[in-house]
Amino acid sequence: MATSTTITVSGMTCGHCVSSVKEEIGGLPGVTAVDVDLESGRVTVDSEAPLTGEQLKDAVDEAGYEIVA
Ligand code: 9UX
Repeated sequence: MATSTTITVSGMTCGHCVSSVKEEIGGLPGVTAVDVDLESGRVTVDSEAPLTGEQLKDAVDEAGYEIVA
């Protein structure tokens, strides 16, 4: 089922940070869109099926940032 999930990521300070997060999360299975608001750190992920918290955490870790909410 198509799902939209919003998380908050700390530590992103520039457009390259945003690109890294988008790339890692975008590589998760079934992800169709990743929208990042740099100012707030809010990241909205649209996917064909629900993602687990662990998948998101690992992807954000991989990019070098942290999920705070
Ligand atoms: Mo955005 Mo630069 O990190 O280290 S501030 S890539």
